[in-house]
Amino acid sequence: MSAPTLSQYLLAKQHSLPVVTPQLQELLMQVSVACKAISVAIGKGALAGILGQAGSDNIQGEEQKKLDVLSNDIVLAATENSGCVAGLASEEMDDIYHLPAGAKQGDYLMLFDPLDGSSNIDVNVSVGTIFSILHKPEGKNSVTTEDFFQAGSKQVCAGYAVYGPSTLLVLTLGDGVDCFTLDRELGEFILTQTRMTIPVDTREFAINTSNMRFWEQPVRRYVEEMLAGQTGIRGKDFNMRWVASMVADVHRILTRGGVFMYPFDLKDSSKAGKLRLMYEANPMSLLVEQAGGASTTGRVRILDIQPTGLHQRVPVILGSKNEVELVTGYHLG
Ligand code: AHM
Ligand code: MG
Repeated sequence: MSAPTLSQYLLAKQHSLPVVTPQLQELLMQVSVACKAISVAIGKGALAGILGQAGSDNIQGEEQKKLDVLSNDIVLAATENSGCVAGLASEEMDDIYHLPAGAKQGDYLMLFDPLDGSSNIDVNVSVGTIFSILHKPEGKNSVTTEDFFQAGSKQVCAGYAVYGPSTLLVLTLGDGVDCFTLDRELGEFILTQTRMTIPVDTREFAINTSNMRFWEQPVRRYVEEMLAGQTGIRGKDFNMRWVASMVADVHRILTRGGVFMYPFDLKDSSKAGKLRLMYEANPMSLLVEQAGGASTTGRVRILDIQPTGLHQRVPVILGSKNEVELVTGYHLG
């Protein structure tokens, strides 16, 4: 039998995993439709006049690209009338998004980063969409911002699409991590890899070393020890990769291992890190843990953090388990 499509896969999972309700299935299908539409838009690029700045900033004061705004609109349009969500929140929107009047409320809340790594879009490097799905608290009619403040360990499902040479959808339903490749002729995501597993050891790390002078001592020590290579305390040479698209860096780690760090730095001490807990750190941490890796701030497990703000930032250290434990030990020791 040929490999299943995403919809066949979800149908089969409905029988083996109780979390896979018909509504969750439908929501994931709608998310996949949105990812296909974003993939098409990105593929057209300059031909469709969609590269460059939108002329607006998001709540974090970051300049929005036209494709940030377009991708956000595509995800909203695909999900708001699906009958599967009760509310949505996005890195690109100041506040939570309430469904249009008359839209049927569903059982889930979804948070998303519509176009992660968008600084790469104008130079034709991989970008992605990240999503995190939570249960709507029971017995609530209208959703509030606080309803989204659930620890990452409560996520029902998380995933990302990466728009690279192929468009991929990587998904966890809390039972391992599976990967689908978009067949552009069929217009379907086809299951191409099951049980993605991160090796516990690695010789590859990813960090933006231009921030080195702002790092805390434990991260500086850890990176310096790797840079010292074979003759240093680690006794082996390491290789470095930094795409500046978290989706692409995390996808590499899910594929062949590695450690990814966007640590706390003192560049702007009012910010606890660069990456956002709800749209980036939580979904990626669930995927990484489900693939046998680890994810911490350096001090605490990311999935245990109780969120206090929709756009809250956290330091992120994730990937191959032994490396994450080593650098976490440097913070705690
Ligand atoms: P974005 O969501 O606004 O694109 O920002 C997040 C991105 C991550 O994908 C990536 O790891 C990081 O920012 C790169 O930051 P830097 O440019 O500081 O290296
Ligand atoms: Mg992002």
